[in-house]
Amino acid sequence: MMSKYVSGDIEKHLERLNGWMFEDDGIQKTFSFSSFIDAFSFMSAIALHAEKMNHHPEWFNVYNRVEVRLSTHDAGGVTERDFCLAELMDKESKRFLLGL
Ligand code: H2B
Repeated sequence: MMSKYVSGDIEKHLERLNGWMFEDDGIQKTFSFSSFIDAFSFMSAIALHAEKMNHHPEWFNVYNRVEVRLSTHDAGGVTERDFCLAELMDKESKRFLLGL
């Protein structure tokens, strides 16, 4: 089992990401897209990665907005698995923001 990062590690690893915050033993971000279809396409793309990684986001979607929280249940906090998935989400979201 992966051990959770402590607060110094979390601050350092947050620098790898764009706009994520540490809160309630998880990392959180709200993504905004230009449409519901873009938001949903983003979620579909991430779902395929998440399933492969066996690491799944907690998320909430309204129209063009997707609120995401990542944590590792077994570890009771944030691990490298959360940062990997967060990086993937940042990368994938850019495709939509650039309209690619
Ligand atoms: N997703 C996330 N975000 N955290 C986990 O700890 C986790 C998961 N654990 N997806 C997996 C599935 C676990 O529930 C199964 C039993 O391996």
